[in-house]
Amino acid sequence: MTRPETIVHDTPQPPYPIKHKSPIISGFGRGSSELGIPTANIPVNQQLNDLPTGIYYGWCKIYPHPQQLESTEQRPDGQDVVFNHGNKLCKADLTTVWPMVMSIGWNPFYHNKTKAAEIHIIHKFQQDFYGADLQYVVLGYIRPELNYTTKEALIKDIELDIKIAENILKNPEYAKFEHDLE
Ligand code: ADP
Ligand code: RBF
Ligand code: MG
Repeated sequence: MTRPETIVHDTPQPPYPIKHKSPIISGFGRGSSELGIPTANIPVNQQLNDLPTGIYYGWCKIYPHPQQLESTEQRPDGQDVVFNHGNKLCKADLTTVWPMVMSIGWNPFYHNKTKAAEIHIIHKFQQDFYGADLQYVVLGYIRPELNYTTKEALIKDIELDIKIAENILKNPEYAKFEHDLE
């Protein structure tokens, strides 16, 4: 399938806005290492599961857990994942409401066996924040999940998703939802 054009409405249409707060869990670790595009994985709750699989955009905010001690989890491939619960982030990282793109689905390029929901925050952080809570508001749909013949083609499409999301979120009718997370 070729990439369909994104339909943009003047304001978010039902079922959006969809707002939740979830803990950041670990995935396969491919986002940063293979694509250079880290994604904070979150549980697929009922409302996300009811959406068509595909790529979405919205806003999000990170909430640390200052009381929680650091712990380590092992991925199936033996790689260690340190859960610092967001306690290493600086104040600005935690007070800013960030633009995001979200992928919900099976990652056809990687043939995943379970459905994942992953949020790429459009900002470069200095460290990971596994185990922090992520509050997010989904405002619209960009495109379906696609398969690709090369990793580079997938990266190029994600970069286009990011540009589209940034553009839509500048519209005051979408920008105002930023304040829903403050
Ligand atoms: P995983 O498969 O475990 O989700 P990733 O390679 O996708 O691994 O990396 C995700 C982790 O990277 C997130 O859980 C988060 O702690 C961290 N991270 C750093 N920068 C970002 C960002 N801009 N957006 C989302 N997560 C980020
Ligand atoms: N994976 C796919 O297999 N096909 C896609 O079309 C696709 N689009 C994505 C778009 C965005 C904005 C993001 C953040 C991820 C996308 N992914 C897609 C998921 C990607 O394969 C996944 O993030 C990595 O495998 C790391 O988990
Ligand atoms: Mg991820």
